[in-house]
Amino acid sequence: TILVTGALGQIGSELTPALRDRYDDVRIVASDIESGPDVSQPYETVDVTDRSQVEAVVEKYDVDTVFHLAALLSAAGEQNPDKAFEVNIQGLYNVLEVGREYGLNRIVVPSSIAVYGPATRNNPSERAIRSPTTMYGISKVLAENLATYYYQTYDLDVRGIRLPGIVSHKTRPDGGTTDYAVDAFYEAIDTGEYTYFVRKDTRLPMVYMADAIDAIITLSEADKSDLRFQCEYNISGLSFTASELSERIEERIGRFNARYEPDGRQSIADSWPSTLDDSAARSDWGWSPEYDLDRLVDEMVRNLQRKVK
Ligand code: VAH
Repeated sequence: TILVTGALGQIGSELTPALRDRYDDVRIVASDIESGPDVSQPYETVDVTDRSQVEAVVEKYDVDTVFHLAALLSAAGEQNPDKAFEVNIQGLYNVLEVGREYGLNRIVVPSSIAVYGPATRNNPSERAIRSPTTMYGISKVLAENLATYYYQTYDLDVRGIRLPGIVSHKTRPDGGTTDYAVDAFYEAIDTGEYTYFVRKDTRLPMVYMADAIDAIITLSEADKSDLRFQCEYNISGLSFTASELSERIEERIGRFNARYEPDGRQSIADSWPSTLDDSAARSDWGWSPEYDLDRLVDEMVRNLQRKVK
């Protein structure tokens, strides 16, 4: 049985159905801190900061694999560092400890480009300096180090990807620094205008959700002997500036009035590299994105025009 924590979040809400489609003979238990949607599929309310709740769900369903997505994102974490520590660090530690105690097969935990900071130049590889400037980024450096430690010390198979900003249309991200790349589409289609919270020249690595889901599942299935890292693989589908995004959206939907009013999130965006070296993921487990900016814009506009009407 596979357990997904944070299953109602931006990634979890798409990874859970993707896992159910792929493994029709495996039970997938979705969980999150809120009480679940009334769906026919197994759902449990789990607060990962309470280890007994994690133990209870692992025992109840005889879980052997966990996709641990429960976390506060970068901007939310800076607004509430206490909660970011509790969920991102204590919550992860609980999942790793339960993984060790119950001898789980695999734990998949997303890391983030937020592990990088001002000390890192553009196009960093996995071995570039990690100098995070956010509680979120710090929690992801610890996640990466704990994953390697649990693998080396307890032979617990913990894997993960340093995800860039994710663009998706099913569940809006909450409290991320890269949320502008999603919000711009919703607002453009809904009102024809959007005020970005970053400068127009802000360039960050991004990935379309479909590529991110494929990457997470492909890495989770990869042969352990092919992997040189546990939780540190960089991937980047593409990289664009806020103004490049606005130009493509305008080309696609006609009128789009974009304004740029940087707020506190600008300093987080500025601390991250604009591009990533993801050659290790490409060579070790076949990472190969399908979505470039044109295809991403087409997909987002097409899906949101259906949704927003
Ligand atoms: C965030 N979307 O903005 C997440 C991600 C690299 C960005 O970690 O915090």
